[in-house]
Amino acid sequence: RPGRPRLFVTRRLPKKTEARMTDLFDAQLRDADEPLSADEIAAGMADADVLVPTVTDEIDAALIARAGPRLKLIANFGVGVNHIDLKAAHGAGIMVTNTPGVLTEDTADMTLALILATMRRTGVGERRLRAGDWAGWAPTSLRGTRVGGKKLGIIGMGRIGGAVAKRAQAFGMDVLYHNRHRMPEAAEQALGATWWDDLDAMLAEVDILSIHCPLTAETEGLMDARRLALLPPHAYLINTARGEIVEEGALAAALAGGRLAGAGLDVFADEPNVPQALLDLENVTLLPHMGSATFEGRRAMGDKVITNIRVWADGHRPPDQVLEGWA
Ligand code: 8YV
Repeated sequence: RPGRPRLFVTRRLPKKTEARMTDLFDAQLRDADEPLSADEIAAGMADADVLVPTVTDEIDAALIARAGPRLKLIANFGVGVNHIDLKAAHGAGIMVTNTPGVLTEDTADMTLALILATMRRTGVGERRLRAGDWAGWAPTSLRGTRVGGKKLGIIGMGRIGGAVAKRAQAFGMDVLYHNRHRMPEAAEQALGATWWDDLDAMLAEVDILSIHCPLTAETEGLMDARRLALLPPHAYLINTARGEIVEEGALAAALAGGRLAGAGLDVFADEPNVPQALLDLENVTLLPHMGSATFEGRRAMGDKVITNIRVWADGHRPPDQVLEGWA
């Protein structure tokens, strides 16, 4: 392992992160910030020890096969690693790390923002006001749905799911959750959360469904047309995880057909392309993948990337090594 590793960083990162990277490593940073092509990433990786990618880079097996002989670490800027072929990386002797923990609270905040915005129709109200279409207060206008007392179903009760449950509890919601593993009883009690082994059965019970599992081969298309149809027509779907977990076409059709009340989405299957069928709907809140976008969070993500590289370069196991089957 090199004392002063050579880094190839695919995107512009917060100024402080870039300054620290320049200080500590032989860091090759970007001048511009548009995503790179596979060829450009391959060229950057040719003489690098460490690749620092983000969610906008598709680090698939074909690209990993083009890595230079020095490349031994992919230190991802972000917690989700669905865009990295872990098996191919490990097969090539390349370790992968991510940035868990530091974006939990911000992503949970954004989840609540989406729940509140969608159910209380803040987007509709603001669009009307800005369009000069507000004639004044009226007793019956812009009514939404109360969040207190509603049942929130959470798919994926990890760090972010738990942080959402805590907030939901403060808003007076009941929390149901589906996870491969049940939490210890004390943790369930602290969050007031009820475990549902059977996802399909849980879906029929919820008023709001929020997705917090990683995108894996098992969760891709998890919320397909069949499962969406199990949700009650008055239910809302919230997604701050990954777009591919929900079948977007089926979701848009359910919303347009009145078979779902609304949706709040921060992620999409083919970012930055948002299906027109969703853009056409009033009962949907659409955000451009900004769940972890706080100054504090992004700086902490940068610090975590740096810590992982430093510990690895010192010959130790980095704190956030990602193994296959991690999710
Ligand atoms: C980031 C995220 O914006 O960490 C993740 O998995 O989705 C977001 O926090 C982005 O993915 C960083 O690569």
